Amino acid sequence: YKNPHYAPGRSTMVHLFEWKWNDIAAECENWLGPHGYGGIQVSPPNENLVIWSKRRPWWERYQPMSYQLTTRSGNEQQFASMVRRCNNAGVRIYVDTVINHMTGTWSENVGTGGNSADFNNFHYPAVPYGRNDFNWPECKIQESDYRCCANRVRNCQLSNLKDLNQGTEHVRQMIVGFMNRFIHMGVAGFRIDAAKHMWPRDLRVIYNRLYNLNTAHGFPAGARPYIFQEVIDLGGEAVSRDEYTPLAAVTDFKFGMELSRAFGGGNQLRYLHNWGPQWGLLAHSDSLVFIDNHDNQRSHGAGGNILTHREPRPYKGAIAFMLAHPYGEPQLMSSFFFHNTEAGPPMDNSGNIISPSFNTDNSCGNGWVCEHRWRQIAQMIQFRNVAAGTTFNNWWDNGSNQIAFCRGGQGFVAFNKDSWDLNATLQTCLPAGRYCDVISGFKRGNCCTGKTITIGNDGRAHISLGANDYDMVIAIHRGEQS
Ligand code: LAG
Ligand code: CA
Repeated sequence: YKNPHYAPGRSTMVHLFEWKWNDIAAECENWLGPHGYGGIQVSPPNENLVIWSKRRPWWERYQPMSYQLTTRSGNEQQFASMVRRCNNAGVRIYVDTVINHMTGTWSENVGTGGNSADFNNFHYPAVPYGRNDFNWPECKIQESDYRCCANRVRNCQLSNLKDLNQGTEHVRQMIVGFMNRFIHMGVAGFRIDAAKHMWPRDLRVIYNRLYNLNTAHGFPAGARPYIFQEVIDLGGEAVSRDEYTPLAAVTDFKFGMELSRAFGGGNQLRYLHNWGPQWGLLAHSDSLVFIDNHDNQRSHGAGGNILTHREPRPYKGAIAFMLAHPYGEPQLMSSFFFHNTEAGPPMDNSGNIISPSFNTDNSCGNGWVCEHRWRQIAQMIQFRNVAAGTTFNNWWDNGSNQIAFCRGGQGFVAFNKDSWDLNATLQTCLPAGRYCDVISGFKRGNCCTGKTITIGNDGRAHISLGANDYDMVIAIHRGEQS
């Protein structure tokens, strides 16, 4: 469950938060496939409660009404067609799976598929679920439970959402059936929402009943789905990430917190020389890593002091470090603009999501940020793919915030967060030649639109990275020589 099964030569997953299935299919063909992306996390595809009383917030999708595949992102047939088109473009799909709970607290009670439920009687006819499928007696998770009481974290309600009992055979069958439909359609894996709130022994039973990935969609025979479990563990809680790593991969929230402190805060970059488990991060093969996610970019979930697209210079620095460094399985966030942390995606007056538009510089319009299209981010995907499987070597730092490292004869990066220019001749691990910096520009014919870096026969190069340069990074690799 720890292998994402990306197509050969690819890496990195992007969360296309609240995108519509038809738009994702086109994005696979037009952008993600050609730029070497490995996969996409999609928003929850199953029917959710429609919450007009809060102007259709993004979080209504975390309130399941049924497992029918009708949402603002599209219907089942559109979902299946997206999976097929993305797999054909070499890009895998991972489903955000909300199986800890069902909706159940609002006066509104109609879902995106037109189904309804009787919350007071725990009756969800479109699944179907009834009273015996939930944890009993009803209790609500209190802030203090996280430090004392693992059983309350697992058996009480998260945000007042009706808490399913994954220990019962009927609930297991409904969840397994729901997830296996996706595998049959050709998805490569799942994000398990709120995994901390479910018992590892129940999750193990569910995972073990999942089909192998569908060979008709290009997966090898016997391949298991990639599963990354959302467990927020910054230390000191009754539930620990170590209870989940024996099952499958786990989201590492320390990763983005520490890189945000380094690139956006006061922690010096030189300390990153031993980045990885020595920083308290998970073992490499257990770890799904990211700078921000849909929750903490708007102070939900773990929240607090995380770099996002709103601070583009340090954010691009942190992402370049994440993608250049071999540690962890990286995920990017692709956002919509918001002023209010509850606001949903760009929509019309009927609540329909408005598709992104695309500008001539490849950026998005209509309210979509599309971090995955930013040159400095998209071109680092190719860096990571070219450097795959190589070692981490030639670390250099100036004793404060200027650092550089190399990737086994394939790529080299340097960063400058100091308030003075970086001007140094550094040892790289690359063969002699002229390389195009993939951060400041791109290669057009035999020319670089950005900086060119020349490596001599001794592998050394003069690196200059001004304190006031537009970006704090330069990155070169074997795939972009001039
Ligand atoms: C998650 N991970 O464990 C998601 O990443 C996170 O986005 C989900 O919360 C949460 N678990 C439940 O799936 C989001 C919002 C909450 C929202 C919840 C349900 O962060 O704010 O709760 O989705 O929509 C909202 C209200 C609550 C209310 C609740 C139930 O904020 O005040 O009690 O709805 O009606
Ligand atoms: Ca639970």
